[in-house]
Amino acid sequence: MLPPSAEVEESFSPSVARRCVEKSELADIYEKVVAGDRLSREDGLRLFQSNDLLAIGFLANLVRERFHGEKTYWVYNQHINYSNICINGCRFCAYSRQQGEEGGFLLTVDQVATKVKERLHEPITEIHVVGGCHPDLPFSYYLDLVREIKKMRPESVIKAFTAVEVAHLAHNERLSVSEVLQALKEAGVQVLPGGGAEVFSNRVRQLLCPEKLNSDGWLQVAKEAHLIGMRSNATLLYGHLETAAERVDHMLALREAQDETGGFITFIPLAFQTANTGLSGVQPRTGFTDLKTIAVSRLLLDNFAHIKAYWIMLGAKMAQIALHFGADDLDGTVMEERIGHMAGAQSAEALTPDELQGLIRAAGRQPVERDTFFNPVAETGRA
Ligand code: V47
Ligand code: SF4
Repeated sequence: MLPPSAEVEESFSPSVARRCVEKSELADIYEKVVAGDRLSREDGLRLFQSNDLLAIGFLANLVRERFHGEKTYWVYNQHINYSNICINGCRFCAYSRQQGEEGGFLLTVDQVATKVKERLHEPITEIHVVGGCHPDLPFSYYLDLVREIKKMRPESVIKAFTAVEVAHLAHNERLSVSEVLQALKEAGVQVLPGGGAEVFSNRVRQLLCPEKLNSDGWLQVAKEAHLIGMRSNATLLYGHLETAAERVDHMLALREAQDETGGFITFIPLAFQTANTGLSGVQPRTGFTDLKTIAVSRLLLDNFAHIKAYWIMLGAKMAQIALHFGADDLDGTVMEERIGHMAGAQSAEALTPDELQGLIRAAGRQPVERDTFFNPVAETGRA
């Protein structure tokens, strides 16, 4: 027999969830979360080891709601991939090609300008630009690209070039990282996207991307960007060969860097897509891994204001659920996405503002359109 509806409601209410967590194996972590104490490496490991997913979600949601209440952010953005030609050949990447290989592309500055021009009628507030580590594209190309976008979209924020691309440019041009950053800033880049961090573990990097900028180098570029007033995001690529301990250590390295500079805007756990990569045989991620990774990042990264559930990699439905497991942001409309989709992402390539807001409302949250810095965008009539 079904229980009476009042009992059903009681069995799902937050107060019942709290009582369950208080009695669970995570009770001491609950005490710390309530007190606002910083969680330790050991706490992070225990959270990943636990399969009490609802307790983990409850804890992460406490922090998420302490930061943001019901507010859930989205951005009207446009992604532009200027090239997929890359010298690094990371094993997890289905997007890149060696120079001369079939499927490689490089857009001219004019072709990028056309992509921006085609959508000038839309109220886009962020242009996200990334490519690969091209062997010989001159620095002037990057600067012209940014200046051209800025000319056409002076009011939008340009979030462009990962720490890996920046270090690669510095190396190719025999410039210092800070000279490259300063020139990009003067051309119009305000924020570096969070890509290229992958997993900071040397073991994993050796297996998956030995050619790529190492973890110290990645952190150093981010910190130097912060030092000159740029902001940046940070990612973790999870769901391949990394261990839970390596995920925790990655998050703690970011927490330490954020303590130093305060320049990171948001943390983005990127769910690994396996197709067409050198890792097609790895066990596919589970829903538990997705939700635990979001939740543990919310709990460990107490100095990051935002945790992004990037719907392109997670799928819109999992991203929506993540809004109750620590995430407060869905990223944006995107429109054209290659990195995840060339690796088999099943999500759409675009969501309209109405669709994004519908997902947020259906999760019982309050949609807020934001810019790259999470300033609310003035009421546009879309909300
Ligand atoms: O650095 C590569 C990752 C990143 C795969 O800053 C893969 O707001 C999943 O960083 N499966 C680029 N991920 C994307 C990125 C990003 C995306 C959206 C927003 C922001 C932001 C940053 O994509 C790469 C790499 O870590 N990646 N291959 C793959 N098969
Ligand atoms: Fe190149 Fe980035 Fe792909 Fe690695 S992940 S191969 S650096 S485009």
